[in-house]
Amino acid sequence: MTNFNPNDPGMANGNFFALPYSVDDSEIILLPVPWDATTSYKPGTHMGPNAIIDASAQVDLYDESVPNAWEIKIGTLEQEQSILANNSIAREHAVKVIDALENGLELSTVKDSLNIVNNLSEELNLFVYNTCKKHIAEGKIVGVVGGDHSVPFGNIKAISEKYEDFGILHIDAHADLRVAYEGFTYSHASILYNCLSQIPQLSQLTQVAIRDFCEQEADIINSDPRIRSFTDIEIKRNLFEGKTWKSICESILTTLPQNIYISIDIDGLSPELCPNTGTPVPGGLSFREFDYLMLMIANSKKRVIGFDLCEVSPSPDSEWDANVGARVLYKTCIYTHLNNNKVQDK
Ligand SMILES: [Mn+2]
Repeated sequence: MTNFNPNDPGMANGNFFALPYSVDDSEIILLPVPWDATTSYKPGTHMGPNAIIDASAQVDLYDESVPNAWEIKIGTLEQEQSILANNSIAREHAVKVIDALENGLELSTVKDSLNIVNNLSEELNLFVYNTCKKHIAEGKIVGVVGGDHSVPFGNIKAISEKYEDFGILHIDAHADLRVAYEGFTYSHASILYNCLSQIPQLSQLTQVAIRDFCEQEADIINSDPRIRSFTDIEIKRNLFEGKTWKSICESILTTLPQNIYISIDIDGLSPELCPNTGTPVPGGLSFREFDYLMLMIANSKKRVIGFDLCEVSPSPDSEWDANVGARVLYKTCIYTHLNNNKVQDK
């Protein structure tokens, strides 16, 4: 610690951003969850946490908006090796299920594989829940780093037990409101459906940059009064017709209650920022639009209570996806700190 100089290049130490802080000393704790069992298109996000850790050593800790950002105590939990082992087993069985569906077979023909995936997913959720709950009880903010978008369920469940009422700001290309997509109860494509149906304290889901969803999901969006989707089309139309991004961010913020959990699927950003993610879709937020929205939340009177970043998928040929992922994660951490400090001051 005494040797740490934020102006030097980061020395890889296994922690996000090569920061020197222990988990015990930290205010924000990052939990890497290398899990992508139910990925439907391109697997690889189970390598996301390590790739982000590697790339994050290059992120400059200085920030124009947050004074002394390097002093913010961000701790890294160790990656649990059993998750990787269970992920390979679950993935193998998930592929059997997906293949059967693609060949027009009924789910009943792959019942055993489906059960294995669903049971291992429940086990994963329980691990994430217990881990997050322990640190939340110590007054810390927990950020989950996936992995596919199924992994934050346990964090959201754990934080819901601390607050009577909270909302989720969900940045994503997809609505993730599928009901047990491909038979997988805890599919990456079902995360927000599961939160809305299993977490009663969740009073508001505000989605941003959504641009790829099915009719069943559109019906849920239109019929559930808890949901407000700022689709990519709506956002861009407003921008093209002269509205400012600031005013759109204000509208987004207005929909959210006092306590906000932020769930970020990297594919909510433009695909040139995440070309290797599982299911890239044209359109989406620029990095700067994302940054501005997050800073506006940080500076608001509302409180950020937890977050996740999912679906960052590294490529063997390029560090780009992980580089962007690391910067998205850093901004989310330091703005959460800025926000919590301001809210506490009031
Ligand atoms: Mn998603």
